[in-house]
Amino acid sequence: MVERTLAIIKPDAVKKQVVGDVIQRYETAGLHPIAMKMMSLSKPIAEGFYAVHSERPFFHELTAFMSSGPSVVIVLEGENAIQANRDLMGATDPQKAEPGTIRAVHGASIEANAVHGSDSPETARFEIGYFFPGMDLQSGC
Ligand code: IDP
Ligand code: MG
Repeated sequence: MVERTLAIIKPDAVKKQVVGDVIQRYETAGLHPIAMKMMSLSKPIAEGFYAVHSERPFFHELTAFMSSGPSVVIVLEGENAIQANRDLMGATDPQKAEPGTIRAVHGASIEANAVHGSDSPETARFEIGYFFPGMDLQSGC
């Protein structure tokens, strides 16, 4: 099934200048960017995005990190895009991520782990609407 998912190239990966490499990996995996913008998330925007984690002990640190510099926010479209992108990203902790995954290659720590990817159709719908509200996104496939 063709799906859409939200990806974020996080501030650590933008600082490392690996935006091009990460986008290349999406495209090689058949995940087509259909909307994309570079933006610096404010702390409140990062808090709203990660609201599901608001009770977690790392919430303040995480949202401070996510608002520490520019990110690239991308809607990816492709076959089973949500799971395909999770597989491409690897585990949350780069040290536990499969070799060759984006987080294994570019992630620095469990927090500064290079990329975000939606984890379900419900979160994908919420996250795409959060960053691209009211947009009638055209298919790139
Ligand atoms: P995910 O990004 O693999 O879906 P989540 O559990 O949804 O992982 O956590 C969201 C983000 O919060 C992670 O990508 C990472 O940046 C950060 N994070 C997760 N666990 C920890 C932790 O134990 N300490 C610090 N930051 C964490
Ligand atoms: Mg998650």
